[in-house]
Amino acid sequence: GHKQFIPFQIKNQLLYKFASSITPDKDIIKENVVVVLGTQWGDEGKGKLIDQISNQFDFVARVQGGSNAGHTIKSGNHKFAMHLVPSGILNPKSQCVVGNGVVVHLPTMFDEIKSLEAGGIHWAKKNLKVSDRAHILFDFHQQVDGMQEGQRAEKDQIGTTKKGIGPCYSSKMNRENLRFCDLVDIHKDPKKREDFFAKFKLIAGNHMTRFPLLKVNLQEELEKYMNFSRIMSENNMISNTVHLINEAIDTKQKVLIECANATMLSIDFGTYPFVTSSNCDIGGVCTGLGVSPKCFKDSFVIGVTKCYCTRVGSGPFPTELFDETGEQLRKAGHEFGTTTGRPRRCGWIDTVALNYAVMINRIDAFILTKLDVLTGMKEIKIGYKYIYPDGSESTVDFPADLRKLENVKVAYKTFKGWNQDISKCKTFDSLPKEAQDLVLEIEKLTRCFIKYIGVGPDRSEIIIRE
Ligand code: 2SA
Ligand code: GDP
Ligand code: MG
Repeated sequence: GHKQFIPFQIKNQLLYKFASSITPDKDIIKENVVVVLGTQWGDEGKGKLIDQISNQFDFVARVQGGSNAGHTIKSGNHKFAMHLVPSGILNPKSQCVVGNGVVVHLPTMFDEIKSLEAGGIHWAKKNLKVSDRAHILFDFHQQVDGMQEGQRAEKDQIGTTKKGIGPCYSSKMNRENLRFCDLVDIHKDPKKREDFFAKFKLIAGNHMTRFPLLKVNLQEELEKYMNFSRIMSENNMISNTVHLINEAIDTKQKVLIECANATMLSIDFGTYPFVTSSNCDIGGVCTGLGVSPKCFKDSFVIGVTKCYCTRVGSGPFPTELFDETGEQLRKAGHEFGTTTGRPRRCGWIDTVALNYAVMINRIDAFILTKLDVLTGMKEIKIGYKYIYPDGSESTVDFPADLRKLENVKVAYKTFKGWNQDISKCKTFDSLPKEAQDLVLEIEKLTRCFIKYIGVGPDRSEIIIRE
């Protein structure tokens, strides 16, 4: 049969045992480095948590991905959709860092800054530092993303966000791309401008050869980037973030790391090839920021999970619902892409996939989001076991081979729902008994403490447990 691994000892084993007697406490994060990452297929609610806790941190950093991320923050009547700027930007006291592992589409970043400024965040430029080692994602990368998808057979289409993520990381790995250090001063240094232009011409040319329908207006692009160079230099936005973050860690300043996308979309650990092109797992933190795993001695890894599950784009999703229940989740949870507006596929929470994410990232605690979305459902299910055609089963191991996943049968535990509005609940004990039972069962199945529970989209709608 299938060998089950014994779950490792986690930091919160003890906390878990006392879970029912905890009291809420706002200032709970004592560790210097805190990582927030998605444990499903994205859109778990990372943005909201980061915004909520960022006032406890000196630095908030993005480490991978690009404008494919869509992190929504609701603050009173204002809604911000963050794509490239770290979600900590709403807090005037945190320095926001876009690490070397991020691929940055500057027109998008500046649009975002503009809308932040319009929303009253006048410190957006001043508080933002982009790594001089981060890669520039050009418009042609985005166009090529769409063309590549178009060339794939229907069954092979990934359903990318068409934000150029794959093509830009390909250029990076192909060692042909331009970085922010190449952009510095091209508006005033003719030699640097010439280098930048020559290289741009070469990469754009390579892409136009491969994709004959692609047209790049070289002169227009160069002028655009000269302007970006000027604005970024005037606001001191390009910097040596490797040094900045390491110094912050050495001087015991607090650093919050905002991973984008999610573990199940990770290039290495996700449902390859239906994944994004970066490591949206704990590994991406080291390479995307230039910090050693030794820096994580005083760290805390928060895994974000919805109390159900969604996925945008193609690829396996074992607990997906194709019936009215899935439709009900999509409606109640407003499950439509932040970046592209695409309807998200919906299904039950899957603790097999979660256990795999807990193992890879060594998650210390979960935030379980969107519990309010389940209000009014008659029955709620947790997918907790995969059963394969040969009779073998697993509650913790997620297979690499997608053919294996296609034929998997999921075993569920079924729970009774509740009808009371829970959005104003501030403590675990004030939740309906049925909701408490569901949370405790997810804790039991993942052996991971659920420290936060989201009960609504607003900043204030959260239960914090200690
Ligand atoms: P890409 O564009 O190359 O990274 O796409 C590859 C796969 O990764 C998925 N992906 C996402 N899944 C959920 N949410 C994402 N961000 C946006 C959001 C999505 C949107 O927050 O709502 O607005 O549609 C995201 N980004 C990438 C993607 O669906 C592909 O399956
Ligand atoms: P991210 O990509 O992980 O940051 O998540 P998204 O922002 O793409 O999607 C999460 C959506 O759920 C956003 O619209 C949030 O405002 C919303 N959200 C977050 N937490 C909760 C919650 O506890 N309840 C409800 N109803 N909505 C939530
Ligand atoms: Mg999102």
